[in-house]
Amino acid sequence: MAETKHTHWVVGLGATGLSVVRYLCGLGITPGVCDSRMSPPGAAKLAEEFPQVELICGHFPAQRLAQAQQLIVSPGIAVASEAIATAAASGVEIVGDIELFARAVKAQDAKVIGITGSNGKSTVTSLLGEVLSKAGIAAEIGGNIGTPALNLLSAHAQVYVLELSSFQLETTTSLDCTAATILNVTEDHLDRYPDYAAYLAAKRRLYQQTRCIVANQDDPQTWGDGAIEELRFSVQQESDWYLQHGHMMAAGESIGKVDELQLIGRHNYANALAVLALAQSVGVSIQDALKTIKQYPGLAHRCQTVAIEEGIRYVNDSKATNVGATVAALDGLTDYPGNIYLIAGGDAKQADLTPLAKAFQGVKQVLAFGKDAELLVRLSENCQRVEDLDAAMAQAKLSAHSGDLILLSPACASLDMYPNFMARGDHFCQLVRGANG
Ligand code: UMA
Ligand code: ADP
Repeated sequence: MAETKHTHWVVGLGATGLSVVRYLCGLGITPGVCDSRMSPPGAAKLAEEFPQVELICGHFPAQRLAQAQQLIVSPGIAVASEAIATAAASGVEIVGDIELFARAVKAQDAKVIGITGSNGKSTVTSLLGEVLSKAGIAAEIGGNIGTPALNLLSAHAQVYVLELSSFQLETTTSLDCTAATILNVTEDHLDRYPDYAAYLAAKRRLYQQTRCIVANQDDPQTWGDGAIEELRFSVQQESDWYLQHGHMMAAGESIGKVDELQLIGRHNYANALAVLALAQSVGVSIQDALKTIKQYPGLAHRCQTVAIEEGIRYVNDSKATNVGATVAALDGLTDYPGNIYLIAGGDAKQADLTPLAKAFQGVKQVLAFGKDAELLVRLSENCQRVEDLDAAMAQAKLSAHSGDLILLSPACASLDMYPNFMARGDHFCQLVRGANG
């Protein structure tokens, strides 16, 4: 039988790929689908919902891809990979799901807010979503935070809040954000980029696609080039939105105290200020926004106190999958009165780990496990290698006393030992409970 010549190919069949197939089929386009994995996670759902769609597993059919009109590439696949690059060289359009979303949303009377950065994206995205909903705005949140953007499309939405990864931004050109922010940039995903500059450049593509920039005054990499309206937030100096003596300040006036927030740590105060600025860009008043921000408990697996047992505080920061996040967690604990036992390690994704050496000085002991444990051990004399998370927890518990803190903040991805950071955090919580019967 002759091969069907598909005009559209969906490359990758995870959450994104499935959302793209659903979207295209809704438009009457039947794409081909391919995934380099032998059993991609969306395969069963695809067969059930779209039995007419051809799926190729285990490789990318390079020749067929090069004959298409458009490839919609999932964020987990590098556009530099051979089959994609060959198709691009043959004139095939390469886009991602966010680009399809951007084109679809133009037909609606809805606003889009874009959020990227190395850390804080999910916190800011989910908190902004809450702020908008509580202010009576029909807000949909998604993107890298979990729900693929195309699944959010709804005729009723007034504002879409999108968390955007550097991978998603690489294949996006047409977003028209009302406001967009790069919260901060520190090393991440260097296993996917030729160098740090390429990672930063991918993030900065967002500023070509917005009417207003919300930048971090304390991180010049996040600043715009002056071409469009720009507001800034800061936890270190005066700015449009900033911190001063424990107060959140806007236009030079105190709008509330940070100790009224449930979120803790300076990095979270920065997140709260960013949310205030973004909320104002779609018309939410400072007072309405603050009411919600004060009640927000934070997301699981991000500097979350999960138990205080026999006076020992257990904090799950499993989402700290890069150096910047762990440095932020430890910076936020510099005044902690007891000893801190840090559990870290996993896949460092080829990052430069040296900023951790200074942060480790504030820690009594670092227990390192996982693929790159040895790299952590080399950083500091108080760092010891252990077999796994169980051994790390056992050792930390032996050493800790009432008033101390045991923190899981790995500075590394979990994928060498766990399916994802949630599973790693859940394991930590189980071990906390396990020790207490
Ligand atoms: N993969 C292959 N071959 C393929 C396709 C994928 O080996 O043909 C691998 C990828 O290398 C990756 C994994 O499969 O390791 C998943 O990739 P995917 O593109 O299928 O991912 P999705 O399931 O579509 O999920 C993606 C985002 N994942 C990535 O960018 C890796 C999810 O972010 C996001 O929630 C989802 O789209 C909806 O928008 C996750 C993530 O880890 C949480 N993001 C990174 C991060 O936050 O650091 C960027
Ligand atoms: P992202 O979606 O960008 O990964 P999250 O909100 O999920 O961000 O937080 C990821 C990790 O980064 C957590 O360990 C969290 O404590 C830390 N973090 C959150 N906000 C910031 C920030 N503004 N600066 C540095 N680290 C942060």
